[in-house]
Formats: sequence, structure tokens, C-alpha cells
Amino acid sequence: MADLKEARVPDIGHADVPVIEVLVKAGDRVEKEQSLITLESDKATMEVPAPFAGIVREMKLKVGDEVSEGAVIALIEVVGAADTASPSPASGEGRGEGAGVRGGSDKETGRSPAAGANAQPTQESAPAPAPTAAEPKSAPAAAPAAQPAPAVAPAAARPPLDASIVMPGDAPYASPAIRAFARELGVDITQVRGSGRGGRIQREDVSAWVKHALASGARPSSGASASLGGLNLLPWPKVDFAKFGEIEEKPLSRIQKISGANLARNWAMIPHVTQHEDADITEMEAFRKQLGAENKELKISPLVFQIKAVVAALKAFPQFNASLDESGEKLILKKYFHIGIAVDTPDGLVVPVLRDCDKKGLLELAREMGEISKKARDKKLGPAEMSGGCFSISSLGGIGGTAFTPIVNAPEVAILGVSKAAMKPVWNGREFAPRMILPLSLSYDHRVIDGALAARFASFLANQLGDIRRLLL
Ligand code: CAO
Repeated sequence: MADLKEARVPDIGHADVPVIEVLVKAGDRVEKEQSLITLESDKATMEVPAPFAGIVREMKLKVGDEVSEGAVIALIEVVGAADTASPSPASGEGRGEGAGVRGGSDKETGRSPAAGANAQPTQESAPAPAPTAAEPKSAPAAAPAAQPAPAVAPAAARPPLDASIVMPGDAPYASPAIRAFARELGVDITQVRGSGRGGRIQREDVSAWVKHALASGARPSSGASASLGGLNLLPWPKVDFAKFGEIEEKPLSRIQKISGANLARNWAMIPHVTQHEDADITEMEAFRKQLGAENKELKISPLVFQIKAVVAALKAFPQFNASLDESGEKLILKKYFHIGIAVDTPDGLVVPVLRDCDKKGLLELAREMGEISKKARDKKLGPAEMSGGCFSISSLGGIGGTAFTPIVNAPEVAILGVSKAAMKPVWNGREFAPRMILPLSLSYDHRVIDGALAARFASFLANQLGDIRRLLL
């Protein structure tokens, strides 16, 4: 006969605590101490383990229910007397009258077929018996025969679950079972982004992370991505800065946090190389000024010329208008030309995307540039306006600098950094002539693009900017 027992919520130190995860379902076989549900108090999360092994016959709780000590979590059909033998007081073992959740006898357990089979009274009825040699089915956690067994210590010796120990406040937002799962797979949980409520890390997030790491690892040349979780880096230095002088703490903005995580991943996973090139934009600048004078309502930035030159270069070198697919086994070549523009906002960097730049003229691009950079600074950009880019341009030309290393905006494979143009003496074969020189820094994913191709792309780009008539070709 099936021996159905109730698994109950133990002393959790709080009342009306919401259930935020149900970790098992009817029909599941659970081991003793396996987590059944996750609760979340205002301080932390905690899991409630199964007080005994068995088969879940009915789950009594669902996500959103609020529970206090003693609430029934599930009906579990007990399998194996030994399993029932180890009361788990912290997890709500027992339900005998007055026994509460802290152990005590439960007459029902005596009906366990398994218990009957080995002709032993259930250990549950005696708080801390040492298993004997006649109890071959003792749970592995129990100590060997004739020894007091810590795993079956008196129920009262176990304290209630302490949420703050189970889940310290500053740790990544994941339940202990998910942490254990991540540990088992060798995943550094701090690398996993949670998709659950409030960024909570779910089991599927850990699995997805592993799948992604394995898929990346399938690429022979992408060792960095395969081992992202196993970089084995030293822990981040912990410094008490206040010891050295006055400090002030300023939280990162949401944009900084999101873009920071993306930048860190891209920098760690993509083998970057940056190719530098100079473009002589003397004539381009003269034309830009003329265009600006003719279209006073528009701001004709050097960027619009750069966009057109990039589109021409992408057409000439399709490998730059590509992404590695997730398996890392093939390139996806794009036939459209959507260009991302890095925009500096008070809250951090965002990259809106100008679509179909091959089909738009300089004036139309100038108008759109004005619109999206304003939208970006007014925090009005929607996700759709920041997705679908083929290639990005990051221009620091309005600020200064002679060169820098832009970080590839994955899954794109290259990005153009633009620094400040300056008048420079250039030897024309007879004399030094003053020319407006624009420094370009092309970072690329070396898994997809080799150095020679990058040098050709950068040189092509410089030629386009050096003679904008070529943009018409
Ligand atoms: N060399 C010299 N001058 C340049 C230049 C260059 N390469 N690029 C722009 N300028 C000039 C502009 O013509 C403008 O001059 P005027 O005021 O005389 O017209 C001035 O510098 C300021 O330009 P701007 O930066 O306001 O405008 P822009 O169209 O050139 O750029 C945008 C727009 C949105 C790209 C820019 O405002 C921006 O946010 N840049 C920062 C991007 C960034 O942070 N990248 C780093 C990413 S990695 O952290």
C-alpha cells in the first residue's frame, strides 16, 4: 500500500512568505533533502528540501502562494524505510499532533511497506537512532552501524532555515539549488544572466549558458568563448579605498550596467585586432562645409560621409557585413546595410541603428542622425531602434584623440573608431602640403577576418573618404 506523507513548510522564521519557484511536480521522484520549493522573504530566498525520499503524488502549492510554518507543500509517496528514517526537521519533517515541523513521531510512517519489509520500526518514530547492521537500507547520509549518526541527529538540534545564510543579499540572484546546479556544471554563476522575475537566475539560464559555451567551444578558433566560465581569473581586488582618503559612492546607471556586461563579454570572447589608417578628408571637408551652408537646418556631420564610405566598403568586402552563427560553424552574410552609431549620453553609451544606409543620401542620413542622437540623449530609443545593426561606427572625433581601440559590438564582426581630424603636413612628391587627416581605427573579430583583409578594408575606406566621388560608384 502506498504510504502518502505530507511534506510541510518548516520553521522559516517568517509568516506569509511567497512561493517563487516550484521545483518538482507530481510524478517526480525526489531524494531526501532535494529542494521542493523556493520561498522568498523580504530579506532573501530559501529552498525547502524534501523531508524524505519518495514520489511526489500531489503538489499542494503553486508560485504566488504565501506560506507559513506547517503549510503542506506536497503529498509524497514514501519509498524505502531508510529514506523515511532520517527526519529533516529543518525541512518540515513529520506532521504528528503537536510535532510541528521539528520532527517527532509520525504514526503513518509505520505503514511504510519498505519499513515493514526490513521489519524495523521506522526510525522516524525515534528521533536519533543509530542504524544497525540489520538495516541495510539505511540512507547513505547515515553514519555506519554502531556510530551515532549526525545525519539523523535529534530534530531539535537543527535550527530553522536561515534565509540570510542561504542567500546572502549581495550574491547573484539564484536559489541554492540553482547554485548547486551551476557548481555541478562548473559554471561561474556570476556570468549567468537571469531571465526570471527581477533578474533571478533560473535552471534554464544556467543550461542556456552552458549550451552557448559549448557551442562557442565547437569553433576551433574560439577557445576564448569556450572557456569564458573557466578563465580562472584572480578574484577582483577588494580594496578599502576609504582607508586611503575621502571617497564617494555612485551607483552605475542601468545603461552602464547593461553595456558594461556586453562590452566585457565581447572583449573576453572576441579576439580583437585593431587596424589603424589615415584618410585624407581635405576635399570631403570642403564639400561638407558647402553642403552645411546650403542646408542650414541640418547638421551635416562628418559621420554621414563615414557611413556612406562604410557601406561601400561592406559591399566590397561582404565578410565584414556578417555574423558568426551560434554554432560558430558558419557565417551569416547580410544583404542589408544597417549601421549602428555609438552615441554618448549622460547615462552611458547606446548604439542606435540607422537602417538601409545604402538607400539613403547624405542629407537623409544627416536628418536621421540628428533625430536618433536626440532620441538617445532624451532616453526615448526603443529596443527596435537599437537592434539589427551590421556594423558600428564609434566617433570620438568631436572630442579628440588620435587613435583608440573600439570594442566589436557582437554579433557584428567589426567596428570603425573615428578620432579627431587634424591638419597635417603631407608629402605630395614635391613638397609638404597641409591636408586634413582623419584617423581611423578598425577593430575586427580575428576569427572571421584576417589581418590582410582588414588592411584592405581600411585602405578602401580611406580611399572612399579621400575621394568621395567614389561613393557614387
Ligand atoms: N574630427 C574633427 N571634428 C569632428 C569629427 C572628427 N572626426 N567628427 C565630428 N567633428 C566635429 C563636428 O563637425 C562638430 O563640429 P561643429 O560643431 O563645428 O559642427 C563637432 O566635432 C562636434 O560633433 P558631435 O560629436 O556633436 O557630432 P557628430 O555628428 O560628429 O557625432 C555622435 C555625433 C552622436 C556620434 C556624437 O555626439 C557622440 O556621441 N560621440 C561619442 C561616441 C562615443 O562615445 N564613442 C565611444 C564608444 S566606446 O566608449
